[in-house]
Amino acid sequence: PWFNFFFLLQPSEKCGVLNVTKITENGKKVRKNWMSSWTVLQGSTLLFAKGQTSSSSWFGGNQSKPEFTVDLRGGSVEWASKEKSSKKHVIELKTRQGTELLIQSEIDSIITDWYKALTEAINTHVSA
Ligand code: I3S
Repeated sequence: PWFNFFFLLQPSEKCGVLNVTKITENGKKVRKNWMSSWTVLQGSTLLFAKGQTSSSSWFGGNQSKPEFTVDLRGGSVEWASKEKSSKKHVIELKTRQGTELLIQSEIDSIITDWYKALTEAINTHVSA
């Protein structure tokens, strides 16, 4: 598939398993659905693949369809308030398109690194 070429040409800046849920889609509130997701940051694009646990499967099979991608340009990240989630270490990511995601890891060093990486990606790729 096309996205395998994308991945082969540009090594990802960061990847790993995170818990993620959408809370808003195109400006509309949606029901939370936390899922463990293989997450890849590449340039201004963040990809989530449901249930992905190993990077090797990205290159082999047809099971590697991204669940969804997020364009970080014009977006923002902040630490989520207690009202947004009862979980610890939650990042709130807002896109210019009006999608809001919560991203979480039980391991605070992991989520801190993602916070830095996402902030950096947003600042680097300010606009189109
Ligand atoms: O913000 P909420 O509605 O308290 O979020 C919780 C619910 O989405 C719950 O699912 P159901 O309402 O479908 O049973 C989830 O299981 C929880 O994880 C959500 O809260 P946290 O605080 O974990 O984000």
